[in-house]
Amino acid sequence: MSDIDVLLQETRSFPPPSDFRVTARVHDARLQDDASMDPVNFWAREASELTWSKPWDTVLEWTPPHAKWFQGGQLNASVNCVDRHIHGPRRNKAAIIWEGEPGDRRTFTYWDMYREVNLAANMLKKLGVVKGDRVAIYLPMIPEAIFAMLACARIGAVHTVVFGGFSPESLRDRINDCGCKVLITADGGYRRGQIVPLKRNADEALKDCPTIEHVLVVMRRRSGVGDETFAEMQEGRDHWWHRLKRQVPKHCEPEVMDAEDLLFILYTSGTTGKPKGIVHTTGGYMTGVASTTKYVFDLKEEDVYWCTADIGWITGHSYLVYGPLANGATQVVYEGAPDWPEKDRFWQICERYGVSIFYTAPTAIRAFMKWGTPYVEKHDLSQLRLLGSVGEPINPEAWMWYHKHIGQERCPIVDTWWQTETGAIMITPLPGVTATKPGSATTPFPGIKTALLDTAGNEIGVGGGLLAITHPWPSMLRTIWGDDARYVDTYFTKWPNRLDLYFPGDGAKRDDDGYLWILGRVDDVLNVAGHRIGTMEVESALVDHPAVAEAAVVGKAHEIKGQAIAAFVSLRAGFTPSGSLRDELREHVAMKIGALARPDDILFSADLPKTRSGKIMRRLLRDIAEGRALGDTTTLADPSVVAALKDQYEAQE
Ligand code: 6R9
Repeated sequence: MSDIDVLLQETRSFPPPSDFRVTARVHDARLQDDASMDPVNFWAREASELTWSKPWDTVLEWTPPHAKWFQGGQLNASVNCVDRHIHGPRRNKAAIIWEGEPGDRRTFTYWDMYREVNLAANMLKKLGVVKGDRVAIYLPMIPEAIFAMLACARIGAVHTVVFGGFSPESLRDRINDCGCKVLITADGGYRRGQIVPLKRNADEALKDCPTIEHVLVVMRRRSGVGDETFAEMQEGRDHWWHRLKRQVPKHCEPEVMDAEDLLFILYTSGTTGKPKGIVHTTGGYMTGVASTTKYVFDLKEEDVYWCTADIGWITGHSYLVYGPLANGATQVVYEGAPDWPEKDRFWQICERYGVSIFYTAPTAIRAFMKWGTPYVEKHDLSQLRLLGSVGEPINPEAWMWYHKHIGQERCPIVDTWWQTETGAIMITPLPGVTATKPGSATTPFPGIKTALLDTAGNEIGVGGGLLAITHPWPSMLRTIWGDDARYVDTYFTKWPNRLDLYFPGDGAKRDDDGYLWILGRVDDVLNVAGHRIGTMEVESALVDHPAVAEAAVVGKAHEIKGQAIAAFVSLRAGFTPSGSLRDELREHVAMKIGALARPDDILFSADLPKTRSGKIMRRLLRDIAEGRALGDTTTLADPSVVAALKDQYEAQE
C-alpha cells in the first residue's frame, strides 16, 4: 500500500445533523460556491458588516507579495468590539463570564466592557502612549488582559501580547524587537495552584529594555496577605492599575484608524533563529476574524462560546478577543489549567455556564482521552452543540473520541486549519454544510483560495503536496516587524518567480472528494526509503492502539533508508511499558500502514516534551533520537521531560 494513501483509508463521514443544518447560519453550499468564484466580492460583503467611520475606496490592492485591503476606509477595532453593542439589545448582555483558577468569578456586560476599555485607554494615554506606539502585554488570563488589548486598539497603540509562560529573556527580546514604550503586567497569575510571578519576571526582563518608560501592574492576588510583595513597585516607572484607574476620565474618544494601520504584532517561532513579529492591520484582520467566527462556529445570539486558548497565542487574539466580541457573543474565559483542582475542570465549567460552542486543541483532547471518560461523564454537557479543534493535525482517534464523548455524537466538529500569519481560519468545515471526516480540515473557507503544489509548482489533483494560498485574503500578515525581506523570503519564495503564492510551511493531501488532510509542517514529513510518510500518520496508527495515549514520531538519520522512524509513546492508565508491548506497537503500525512505517525505535515516556502552547517539540525528539546534544529547550513547558527522555533513550540503546 502506498504510504501517502494511509489517511485516505479513513472513510468515515459525518454529514451535518439535520436539526443542526436547518437552523445553521449557512445551510446550503452556495455561500462556498459563489464566494470561491470571487474572493474580492465576498470579502467586501463581509467587511460591510463591520462598523466603519468612513467607507473604503478600493477593496484590494495587490502588488505581490504585498496586499492592502479596504484602503481609504476608517474604523476602530474597539468600537467594533464594544461601542457598537451598547446601543441596542446587547447593552446588558454578558460579554465575558470569567472564572479564575482558584474559583473566583467575574462577569462583564457589554456596557461594563465599554467602561473598562475607556478607562484603560485613558490610563495608557496618561502614561504617554500615543497612536503608533507599541505596548507589551504580559498578563494572565484575566479580564484586564482583554481590556488592555482593546484599550490599545482604542487609542491606536500597537499591542504585542507575550504569553505569560514565557521567560524573562523571551519577554525582553520581544519588547526590544519592537521597541515597546509601556508594559502591562500583573503581580501574578494562577497555574495549577501555583503563582506565576509575572511582575518579578518582568522586572528581570526590564533590566535590559531601554524603551520601556512605564509599567502598569494589575493586582491579581486580591485576597490574602502580602499581595504587594509579589510586585516591588519602582517609583516613577510602575503604577498599579486599580489606582491609576481612579485618576483618569471615564470616556476616551476612539482614535480614527485607517484600514491598513497596525492593530498588533504577535511573535511566533520560525524554523530557526529569533521569533518573527507578525504584523496585522485593522480593517482586514477585523473582517477576517468577524466573518469566520460567525460562520465557522455558527454563532448565534444565545450561544455561550468558549475558546480555551490563551490570549498569548493567535487563537486567543482572533477567537477569544476580536472575533467573538465583534459578533457580540457571550463567552467564557478561564484562567487556569484543565486539571486543576481535578481533571474535570473543563467539563465542570461547560456545565456551570451552559457552554454551547467549545473550541480547543488536539493536545488537550488527547489528554482528556488519557485521563478517561469518568471525568467527562460526571457532568451535564447537553448544552454543547458545536465543537472545534485547532493548532495541529487531529488524529482520527482523537477526533472520534471528541465526537463520541464530548459531542455525544450530536455536535458537528470543525477542524480549523490556520496560522498566526493567516490571522483567521483558512481551511475548515462549515458546520451546517460540510460532511466532516475525522482528521480532515475539509475545504477552504469562502473567499480563500488554496492549491496543492509540488516543489516545481505543478498542481496536484489527488495526493500529497505542499499547501499554497493562491489569492490574498484580508487577515493575512502584512510583513514581519522590522524585516520585510524576511517576510518575502519566508513566505513567498517557495516557488521561483511566483511572489503571488503564499507558502504556509505545511504539507497536505487531497482525497477523491476534494477534501484536504493537513499533514503538518513539511519539516515533519519523513522520507523512509524513498517513501513519504507523515509523522502524523504513524502517530495516528500508534494512538489507535488501546495502550497508547499520545505518540510523537520523528525521523532519525539512517544509513540505508535515509530516515528511520523513532516513536515516543505515552501509555494510557492501566498499561505498563514492556518489551512485548514495544514489539506489539511496532507490529500494530506495520499492520495499519505497511512495513515501511514500522518504527525502528519506540521509547515509552510518561510525558512528551511540549512547547507552552502545547505543540510537541519534534525537533528535540529528533535530537534525542539521533543522539545529538540538546538544543534550545527554553520554550518547553517542562524541560525536565526532555532530560528524563534523553537518559532513558541512552539507557535503552
Ligand atoms: C492557529 C495556530 C500554525 C501551524 C500550522 C499547522 C498547525 C494549526 C491545524 C494545524 C493541522 C489544523 N495547525 N491548525 N495543523 N490541522 N487544524 O495554531 O497558529 O500557532 O501559528 O500554528 O499549526 O502546522 O502551520 P500557529
